[in-house]
Amino acid sequence: MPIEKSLINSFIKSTEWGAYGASTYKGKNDKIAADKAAVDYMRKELNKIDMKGKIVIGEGEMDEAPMLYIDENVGTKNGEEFDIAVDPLEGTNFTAENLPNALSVLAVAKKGTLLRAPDMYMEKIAVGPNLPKNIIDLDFGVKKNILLLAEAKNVRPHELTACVLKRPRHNFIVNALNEMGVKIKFITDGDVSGVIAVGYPEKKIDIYMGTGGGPEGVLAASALKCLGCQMQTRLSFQDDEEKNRAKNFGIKQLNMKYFINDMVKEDVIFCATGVTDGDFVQGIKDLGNSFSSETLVLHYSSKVNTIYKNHTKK
Ligand code: VTB
Repeated sequence: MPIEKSLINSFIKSTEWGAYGASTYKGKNDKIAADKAAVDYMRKELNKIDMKGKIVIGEGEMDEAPMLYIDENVGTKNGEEFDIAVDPLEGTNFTAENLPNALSVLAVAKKGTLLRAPDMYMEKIAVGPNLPKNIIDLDFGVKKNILLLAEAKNVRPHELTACVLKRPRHNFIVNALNEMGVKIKFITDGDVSGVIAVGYPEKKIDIYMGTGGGPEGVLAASALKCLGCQMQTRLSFQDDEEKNRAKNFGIKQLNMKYFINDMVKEDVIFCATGVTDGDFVQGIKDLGNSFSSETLVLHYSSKVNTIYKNHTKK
């Protein structure tokens, strides 16, 4: 059963207000305050929506995150049951330093259809639409994935561009890409938009590779599902405590490789509003009594794929 299209506007409002909240701390060097403002505003909007919503990916577990914690109920309690994944401020550093690409993000799906990814690292690999099925695999390694992708696109490896989060843990990826002459677009944070870029040919990102946050992985998978892309992920545990935490989260097979349909089983709505100007959307502009916003909106079943520009009265 698809999610009713008429609900999209309510979810857009949640990320618009989340982004507005964060934007009030743009360039103020206080990422905690920016994150809190995004959470507070987003939560207020979510609670106005006629639904029985449950946060399945949020700011953390109840004792460590006062609001939008995992398993928190949101909405008026009248209406359908939904799983909601939120990242009220993806790019806290970007906001604190007034740098591009901070977003307020959420994904909504019917109850029980989104992967509850614990807040730990996740390996990710993603490519765009219109490619042979299962063309990439985390276990192939960098070089084989690049060769297969180049072959499918009928280009040479040095004509491809890979997006990589700049971290020492990715040196082995960067070295392999350098050896093959693949161009690299480094990002310093924000792998939700890094991954989603593979879905938009004009962004000229052929592949995303690297390890980032698990919650961000499910959010990106929600967008890529709507864009007909391919992605594979696997949780990356740092110690036994994380393995136990994952088991308590209901993850049965710890080394499972997830495809998009394992992470997002059915219909999904994805909204990402710009906090600062970015690759996909412009940031919030405070106009005194109102603010303008831009939101990337995707809905799998109705094929909505648009940038929604809005003016909201404060
Ligand atoms: C990742 C990435 C996020 O933070 O979680 C990253 O998914 C954290 O990685 O988009 P490090 O621990 O190496 O900093 C973001 O970039 C921003 O939340």
